[in-house]
Amino acid sequence: MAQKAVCVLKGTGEVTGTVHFEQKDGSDVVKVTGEISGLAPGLHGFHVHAFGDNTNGCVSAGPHYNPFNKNHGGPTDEVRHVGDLGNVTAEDDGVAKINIEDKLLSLKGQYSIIGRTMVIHEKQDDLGKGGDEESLKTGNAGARLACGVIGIAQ
Ligand SMILES: [Cu+2]
Ligand SMILES: [Zn+2]
Repeated sequence: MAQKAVCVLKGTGEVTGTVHFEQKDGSDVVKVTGEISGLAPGLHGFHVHAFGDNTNGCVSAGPHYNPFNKNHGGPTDEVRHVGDLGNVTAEDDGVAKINIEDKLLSLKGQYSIIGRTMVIHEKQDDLGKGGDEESLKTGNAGARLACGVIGIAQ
């Protein structure tokens, strides 16, 4: 058995996508797979944000999901937000294929990401290494191109 979740990303522009999440019973790894299209080629920040609220578009999703009050970082860093998944890479056709395994994300329990929002950004996430204050909060990833609330999948 496994817990599964899904997220459909939409924004005000061309960017759309679908992201699937799966966590096997007894495992602390969440597999994140899927595809986002309509992107400029290159790297784009990809995070779980705190709130499942899209009332004012992707802005209402709030900051990165950070239940342990840490600084922003990259997915392999010790110091990171739970929601920090780093970057996804769009190829020349504008499509980013997502294939991530993450040990900090969870689909179960107190720190479950279900009901929160996945966001794809305009710019590259500097993973907290940008040397300014904003880097330690957002990774300077810029505007929110598309987002969607993470829901329970069958
Ligand atoms: Cu973000
Ligand atoms: Zn972050």
